[in-house]
Amino acid sequence: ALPVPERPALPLVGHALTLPRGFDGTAHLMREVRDLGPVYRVRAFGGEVVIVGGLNLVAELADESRFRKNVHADLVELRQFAGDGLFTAFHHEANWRKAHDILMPAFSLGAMRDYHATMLRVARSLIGAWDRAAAGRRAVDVPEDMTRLTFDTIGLCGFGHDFASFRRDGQHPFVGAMARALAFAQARTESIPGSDLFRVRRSERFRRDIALMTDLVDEVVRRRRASGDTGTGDLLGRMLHTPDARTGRPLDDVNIRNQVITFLIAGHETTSGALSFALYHLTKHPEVLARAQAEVDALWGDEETPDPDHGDIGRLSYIRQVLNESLRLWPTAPGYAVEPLRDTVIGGRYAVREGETLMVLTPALHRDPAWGDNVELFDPERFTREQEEKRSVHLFKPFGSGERACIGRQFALHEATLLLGLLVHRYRLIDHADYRLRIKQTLTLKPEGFTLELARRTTGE
Ligand code: MNH
Repeated sequence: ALPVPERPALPLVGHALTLPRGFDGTAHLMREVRDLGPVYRVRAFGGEVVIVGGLNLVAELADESRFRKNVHADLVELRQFAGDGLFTAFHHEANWRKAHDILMPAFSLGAMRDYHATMLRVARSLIGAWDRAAAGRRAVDVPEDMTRLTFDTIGLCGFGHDFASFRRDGQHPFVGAMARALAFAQARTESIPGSDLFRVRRSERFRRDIALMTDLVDEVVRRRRASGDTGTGDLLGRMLHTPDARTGRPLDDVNIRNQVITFLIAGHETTSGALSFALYHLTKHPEVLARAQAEVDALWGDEETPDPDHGDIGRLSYIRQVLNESLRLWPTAPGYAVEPLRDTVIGGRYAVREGETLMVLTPALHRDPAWGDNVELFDPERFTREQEEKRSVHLFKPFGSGERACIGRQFALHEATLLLGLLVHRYRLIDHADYRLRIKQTLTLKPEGFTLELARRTTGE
């Protein structure tokens, strides 16, 4: 077997000098997939990662008898506040299986029925804010408002807690603390080991941000306990009161705290970005927007305040295609990593070691030549049922793969389809600033500085 290809690397810094930070780093890696081929090794800051960006290798890495999730350096940093929560748990940690089994039923397609009314209520808070902006001819900041929506939705659906983000000028303090903590954790993995000793102030801030998040979560849990409510109708109730089939015990308190923090973060960042990119593409593709509007008009006519029911979400198939195509071009969680269970050979020729990080770079996979000639083109037709049946399931992995794939997928898709449907039904999207896409990457991707003006389609403006 051959070693995995790589560019010449310098001692100590490896490829770090050519690897920009943030989204530019991801863009750089995407170009390397084109130039070096679908598998290559990157060394930086004392660590190394094998980048994988092609269909055949991704299909091979999906074999769970040979590979499992890898908790790579970035995720290890997040364990400082997400601990053994589902997303950052090592696959062999007993709490991963336990929490997965307890929580899975809360994320089935059928479970979405229970969240629908709450999701609709939060969508209507956003619409209230957007109606006022439309009437005042004020632009809205799309990623900011999508974050308000997704954060309030997970707070209410998951934990019965109202963050009331649409009644605040800025974001809820948890969102700021989380964003800073993610950035800090990221910066640590992108620096020479040990150098963070000199950033005492920022470490102090990091500690305070973590305390803000944990205190808030502990308070939500304390209040639920004090209420005497032993229902299992939401995530928190399930975690507190469902015994695990194997051990007969519910999750322990520390793990519950880690799960709540995990869900508050994982449950809103990525969906917010996905909604923002979808609105960006709808704004830039009037013919797609028109079709999306035709779909919702056929369902809801020109009702002033449509009252979509749970079953309507499955009928919005074109809106779902728009979301999928947005997630193809910019999967908002731009990768996931696996590790070999033992030393092995991938692609029939490259030697990889037990436990090393093999990072699937999803935006590169989603541009594999198997997608056709024009991979940069936004085209929801790629996601008709017919097209989907024709292609390998391994070509589209916005939610990761296998047992450790996203548990919140149905939740995200229900929430996002509902909101996009309501928005295109109600508004014309006005690209008042002739927005040029600029992507910001923290842990996830978002279109930065994307603002829209709105006008009501029927009544009002
Ligand atoms: Mn989500 C894991 C993407 C929405 C909760 N999510 C993952 C992974 C990807 C992902 C990719 C796999 C990561 C890895 O292998 O290291 N998630 C998304 C995207 C969206 C999304 C693109 C929205 C769009 N996720 C959500 C929502 C929730 C959620 C909404 C919660 C309500 N996600 C999780 C959790 C995990 C996860 C929890 C970890 C699951 C596990 O490992 O057991």
